[in-house]
Amino acid sequence: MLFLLDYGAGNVTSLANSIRQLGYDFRWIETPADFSEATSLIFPGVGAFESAIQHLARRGLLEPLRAFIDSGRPYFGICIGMQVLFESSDESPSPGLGIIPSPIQRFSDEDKSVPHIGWNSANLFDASPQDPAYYYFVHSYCAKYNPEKYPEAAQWAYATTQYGQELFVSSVRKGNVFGTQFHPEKSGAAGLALLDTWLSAPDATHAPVEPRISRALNPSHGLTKRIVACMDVRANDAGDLVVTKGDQYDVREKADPAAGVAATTGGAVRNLGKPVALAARYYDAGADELCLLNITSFRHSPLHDQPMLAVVRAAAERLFVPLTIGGGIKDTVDPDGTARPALEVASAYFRAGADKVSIGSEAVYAVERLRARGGVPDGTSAIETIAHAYGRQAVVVSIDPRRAYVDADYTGPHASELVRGPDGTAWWYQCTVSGGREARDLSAVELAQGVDTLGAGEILLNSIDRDGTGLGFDLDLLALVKRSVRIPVVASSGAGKAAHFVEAFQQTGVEAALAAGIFHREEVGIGEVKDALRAAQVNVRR
Ligand code: 1PR
Repeated sequence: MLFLLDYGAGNVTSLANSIRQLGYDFRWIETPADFSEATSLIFPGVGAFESAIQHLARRGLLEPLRAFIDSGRPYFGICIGMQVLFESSDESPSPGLGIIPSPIQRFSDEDKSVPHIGWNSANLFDASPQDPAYYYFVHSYCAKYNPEKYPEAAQWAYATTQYGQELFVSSVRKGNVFGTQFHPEKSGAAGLALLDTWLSAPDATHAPVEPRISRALNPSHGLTKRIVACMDVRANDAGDLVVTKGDQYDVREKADPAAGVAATTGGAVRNLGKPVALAARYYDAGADELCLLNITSFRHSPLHDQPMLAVVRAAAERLFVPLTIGGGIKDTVDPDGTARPALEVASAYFRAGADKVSIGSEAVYAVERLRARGGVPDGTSAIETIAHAYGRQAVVVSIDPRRAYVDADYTGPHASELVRGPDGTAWWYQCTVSGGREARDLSAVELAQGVDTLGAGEILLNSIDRDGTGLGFDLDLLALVKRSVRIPVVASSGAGKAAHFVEAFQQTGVEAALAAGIFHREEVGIGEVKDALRAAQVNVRR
């Protein structure tokens, strides 16, 4: 019987869904005694090394796990499930299992953004070395490939992957043990095929194998730029959950009697389709990630009846690429008065199948508090509590800035971040909360740097001025924020044609670009965007 080990932090639902989709049965390890019934085991570790080790130790599962691996039965460790095989991690004072004698170390952020998030190449099983498959990685720590220093550990290395100028072990394989740093359950068809290969013959890993190591650092690394399809979700006037789309955040149809939209009502909430059906369409079209934003937060539901949880659950059942969920990730109170801290809200989404949560308004307040404390984190914000439990790669901050125009001779507090237009206008990028309804005295750069300090793993950078306009991304904004942080930045708002993605990647260095309207209205397809990027020599996943 195949068993899965869930240590209670992170999205393990997606792995369970993908195993079911492939037609296999499994049970969960619940007590130490369950290990004796397992004939094979997958440990889909998601999150932070320290919380994984602590959690296993608290539940008395750490030593039985070691005994299981020592027994020679097939073991497949994913991400943290692979990392726990190593001796130690820079991320944690607790030691790992020490089966592979080398450390897990943090990526250097001197030449690149950390965490390493996205689709990167790894050459496993039947893939040809010239045409490796792309898998989804999301981690800040890795086993660096260093056979001179750690010759014994190098014998475990089955595949390596390059990120920037660093070569790391993306798969281990020896005897009964197999492990991947990437997430096959989030790697679309390639990931499902890999899982199927292991599930159909877990014992086959016992066969001696030729490792597929590429020793030379390639001048360019294999990480691809990501294309993200975003769905803004809210209840329409009839109470149904729909994907909507605003123009500069106004999601109501413009009053237009000629088009049948009554002038008196100001128009209904724009309805562009059902969230799960649209998400499925984008998965099939090759989206690298999907993002669902709950733009009204459904304040009247208790957490466990949140309509968005059902949407995430249904999407995660059949869409095997990363899923970000945003909106309402903050301390809340159920209608019966029960307090639900942000960490609990986020946990509910991770259990439903989300891989990342995106925090909007609450991040602005957290950075305002951080600045009032002189820039010293105190561990209490939603960003910190969620990043501590799930790892910083699970926390996205969504920024909703708007241009604040000032006189050309402005010398105020935001003078150092002023952008000047060709027509002599000058502006800075002002943060807003509550979907753009309220402006705060905080710039997008200050917010980005503040959330980097607090432990966010990625920035989703919107622009209220460009949202829904089709005029192209705000390249000044992207470049400004991108050069002020060391974490990945996702460009958002304004995409109107494939060339806009090319200019965003080539001119600002962002790691991903997101669009909504052009995809919903089928004006431009994801395939067309990727073709244009490929033609412009931008590395993308097929
Ligand atoms: O504040 O933590 O509850 O989060 C609320 C979330 O909802 C934030 O991520 C915020 O950006 C989003 N949001 C709130 N109100 C709106 C609105 O439109 N009225 N949507 C809204 C923001 C922006 C993008 C959009 C891109 C691409 N949507 O996600 O999809 O601009 O659009 P385009 O390609 O059509 O130009 P909290």
